[in-house]
Amino acid sequence: MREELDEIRAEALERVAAARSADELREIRVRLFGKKGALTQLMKRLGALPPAERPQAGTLVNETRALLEEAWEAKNDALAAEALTARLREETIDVTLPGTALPAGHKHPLSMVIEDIENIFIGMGFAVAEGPEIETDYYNFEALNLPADHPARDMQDSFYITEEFLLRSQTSPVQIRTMESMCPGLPVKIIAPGKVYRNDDDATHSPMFHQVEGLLVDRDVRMSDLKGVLLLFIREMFGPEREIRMRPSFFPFTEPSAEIDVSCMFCGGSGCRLCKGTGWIEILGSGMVHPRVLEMGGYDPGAATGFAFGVGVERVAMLKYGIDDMRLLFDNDIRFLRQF
Ligand code: 2U9
Repeated sequence: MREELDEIRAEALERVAAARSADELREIRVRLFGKKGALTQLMKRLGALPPAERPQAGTLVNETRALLEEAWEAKNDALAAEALTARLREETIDVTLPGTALPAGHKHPLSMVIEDIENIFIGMGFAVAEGPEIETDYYNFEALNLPADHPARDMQDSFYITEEFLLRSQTSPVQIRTMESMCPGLPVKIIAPGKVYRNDDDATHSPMFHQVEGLLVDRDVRMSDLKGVLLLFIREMFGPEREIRMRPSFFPFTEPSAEIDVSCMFCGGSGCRLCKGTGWIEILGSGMVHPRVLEMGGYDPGAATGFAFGVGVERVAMLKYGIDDMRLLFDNDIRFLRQF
């Protein structure tokens, strides 16, 4: 039995050492330790030995079994490590390869115009203020001196959410809120850009559009200050050769009020289809802040005066880029947007 054991061991060690794959190794295991394996068969025959020889033979078989198990495990680990190294080598990612390039987009023309307007007024010392798009009836109308029977307050013209709340129809509530939080501090010198909502929908009106409104409250603010600031704005926006003119108008929140026209940027003022032959294009509303509105913002109309103005961003974008239908700005058609 001893020679037999030596032979099994020698052959097994040789085959384990020569094994090149996990499959090969598994087969060796079955042939040694499996039900019909060489060692298993040998162990079965231990019982047939004379009792005196059994213990020694048993120890010998067990030692051989342990030795072969160990050799097998060592080889199994070595093959696994080899396989892992090979796999890591094969699956290496070259991080120096260039990635898939995504086409770079750019800002929406409305965002570009809003930023242009902001930068022009920041250059004149104005701060940018923002506020909620859902407003109370008080901030949107009452504090701006819009009487209860004003058409803008009609359910048909503004988007009410409840009796008290509505989508703001102008950004003016931002100015009221700013005056409230700053008073009696001077100057209040802000622009309020943002979305506003009105029940209008055609080629030149959208139910959601953008405004920039401005407010300057200080001691001795005059209409000439308003005119100077807006002339500078118009020339920065539409070119240094632009002129403006003021026409009397009416807004509940300003007194006196004036519409501002700009000399036509398409014909230079000689008259064309765009300015309907007049040479002028209406661009801004403006005026001196109504004393009641100053009071509502917490200021004494005897101590401070102010001017205010409002401009539609879509209208500025259409004039600046020659767009003839406002809805193009909201369609998100890439062929349109690519042109800016
Ligand atoms: C306060 C006081 C006064 C803001 C003003 C206008 C004139 C105006 C329109 C321009 C085109 C709205 O987008 S549009 O349709 N705006 O004509 N807005 S004065 O006056 C204010 C605002 C806030 C506290």
